[in-house]
Amino acid sequence: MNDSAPGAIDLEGIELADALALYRELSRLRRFEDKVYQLFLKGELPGTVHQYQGQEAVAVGVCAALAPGDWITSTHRPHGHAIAKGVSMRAALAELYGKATGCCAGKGGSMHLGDPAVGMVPAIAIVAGGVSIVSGMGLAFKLQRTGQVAACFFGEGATNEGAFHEGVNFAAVQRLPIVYVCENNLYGASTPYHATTLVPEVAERAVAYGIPAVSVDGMDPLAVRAATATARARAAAGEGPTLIEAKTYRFAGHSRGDAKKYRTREEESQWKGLDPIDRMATAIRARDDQAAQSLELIDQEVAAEIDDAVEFARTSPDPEVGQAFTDAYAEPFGLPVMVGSPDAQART
Ligand SMILES: Cc1ncc(C[n+]2csc(CCOP(=O)(O)OP(=O)(O)O)c2C)c(N)n1
Repeated sequence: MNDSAPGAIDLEGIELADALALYRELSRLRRFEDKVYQLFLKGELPGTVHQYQGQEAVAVGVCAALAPGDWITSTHRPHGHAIAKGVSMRAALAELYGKATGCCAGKGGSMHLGDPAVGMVPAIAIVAGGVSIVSGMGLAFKLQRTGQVAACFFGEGATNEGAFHEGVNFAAVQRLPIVYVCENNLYGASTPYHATTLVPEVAERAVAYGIPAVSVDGMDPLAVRAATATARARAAAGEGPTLIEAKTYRFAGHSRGDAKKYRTREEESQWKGLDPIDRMATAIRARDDQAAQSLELIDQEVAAEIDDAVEFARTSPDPEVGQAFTDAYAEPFGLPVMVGSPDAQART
């Protein structure tokens, strides 16, 4: 953390209802993840999970500035993005359980969470994979003149991948309607960002592609939302992409079994002092002394939503074995058929 560490969240000019709505979203993401952690430890969820606690202000701020028809791409850490973009907790949790009622019919699991119905491509767990995919999405929006914008989430680790450089350069020169959102949480797994590059700030990288960039407090949903609104307006006006660097921190380990030896407890507690949910609640209480009740009610409603999602996921059916190849392959259109697919088997 540097000297310009941010202080209180400023609600100047923000309606109370708006602030409460943001608080609700932050709380939904946090409590969902906390529940996922418990369920994972109980052995109820297959596979692994990469958790989002601490970074909620980024997904919430970005998605609050997007239009309903806009799209997002996500990463191996997609739970918060999915919920903020509108995947229901029921569909998200059922997916983590591998159930037929999940948003990918139980075939994606944690690292491929998403739903085209809400404008989210099922998440791409290859680091910087989304940066390639979003170029095609942006190009389609531009050529079809749909007015839609795509926001692409990725970690700072992705900015050292070749796909990042190719993707951003292509989008820049084509002036594609894309908002790049780098969630700089300081570490790619156990490796500190500064050990991987001589460029101190992710935002500085935008110079190489001739696009604007802004570095924001990623622990403040209002700061993230404002930066996204500006970038979205620019993209929708045909002026091309913007890079937003949201400085944030993941409170959890990278994934399961992370002893977090690469960072200090002091650093963790400094960042926990910037917890976006606590900061938002503090700002709301300072604004309106009756607000404590509203916050409590929101917390209760969110807890009930999660209980309902757990019950739904646990009691949902497993996918039918016969569905294994459904949705797995595109129609061939004369292209080579994937080895092992029903089409390939039918032809042998
Ligand atoms: C191309 C590629 N290389 C390595 C991995 C293994 N891997 C998964 S997540 C991760 C760290 C990614 O760090 P960052 O992009 O900063 O995202 P964060 O985990 O901090 O959200 C790595 C190396 C991968 N999924 N894809």
